[in-house]
Amino acid sequence: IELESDLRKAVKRNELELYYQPQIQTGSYSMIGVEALVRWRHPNKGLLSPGVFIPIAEETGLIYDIGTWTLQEACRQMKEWHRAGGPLIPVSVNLSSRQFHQSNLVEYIREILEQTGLEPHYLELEITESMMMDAAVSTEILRELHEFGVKISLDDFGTGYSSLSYLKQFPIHKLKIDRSFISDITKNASDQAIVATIISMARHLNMEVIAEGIETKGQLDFLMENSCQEIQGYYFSRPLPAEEVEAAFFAPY
Ligand code: G
Ligand code: G
Ligand code: MN
Ligand code: NA
Repeated sequence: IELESDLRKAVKRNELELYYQPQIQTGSYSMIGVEALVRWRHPNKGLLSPGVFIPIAEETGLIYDIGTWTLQEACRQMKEWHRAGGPLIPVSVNLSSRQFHQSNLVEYIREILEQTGLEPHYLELEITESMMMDAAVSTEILRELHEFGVKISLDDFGTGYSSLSYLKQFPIHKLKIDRSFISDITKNASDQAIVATIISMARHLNMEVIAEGIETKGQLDFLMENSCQEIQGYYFSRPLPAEEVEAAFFAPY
């Protein structure tokens, strides 16, 4: 309850921050994108992770304001980096279920892109399988976003309730293999089979695929041997404050 009333003030008081986790191409080790992850710098509890406050934000409806702030800030920051001569890479933003089902979502994303000047193909929206499964709404939303040029990734892929037939009906750009399949991948034959199959399926469906939660060289090796070209995880980088991502972009070499 206390956290809830604090959260009501957090946006106005400028207490939210975005961290960015680099996404890496396995062959070249270059950065091919960043995922924006919101943090809350609470006045006396310190830096809180979204796992703590996003569920509260969803329950109370505060997610609309927080989600708007997050999208605006991610697009603004990415455009600023592009203007400053940084790499022309996209930013991924997580959408929560209520945001995704908000009636004016497409219009409102269009406005944010116009305001910030970020080209639509540099914005990637991460949704989960269960969000996509509410077919009545999502078919139309996903089509419109796709036509507009915004990309859609399926987050936590493999853990939700989806039917594979959805993958051919919807304009999904990328599958993000959930980190629960990665943690034991050097030892667990089932995880190996599942991950190799997802990679191969994505390729045959002309989708991109990225593996999340890579923490070790062994996990990276498995993924490279199985032709997974994009990865994200602590092995390369934790989510970083904007200044540190910027330092990596513009580091002298
Ligand atoms: O950073 P951390 O591992 O604590 O993130 C926990 C969860 O919070 C992840 O599932 C992530 O998708 C979600 N999350 C992070 N940033 C955002 C955001 O801006 N909006 C929404 N809806 N979820 C987010
Ligand atoms: O659900 P989603 O994929 O959006 O969750 C992203 C979260 O996963 C980020 O907030 C990030 O902190 C966390 N994360 C990213 N890389 C790793 C990793 O290598 N290991 C673990 N345990 N968590 C990670
Ligand atoms: Mn995500
Ligand atoms: Na995930």
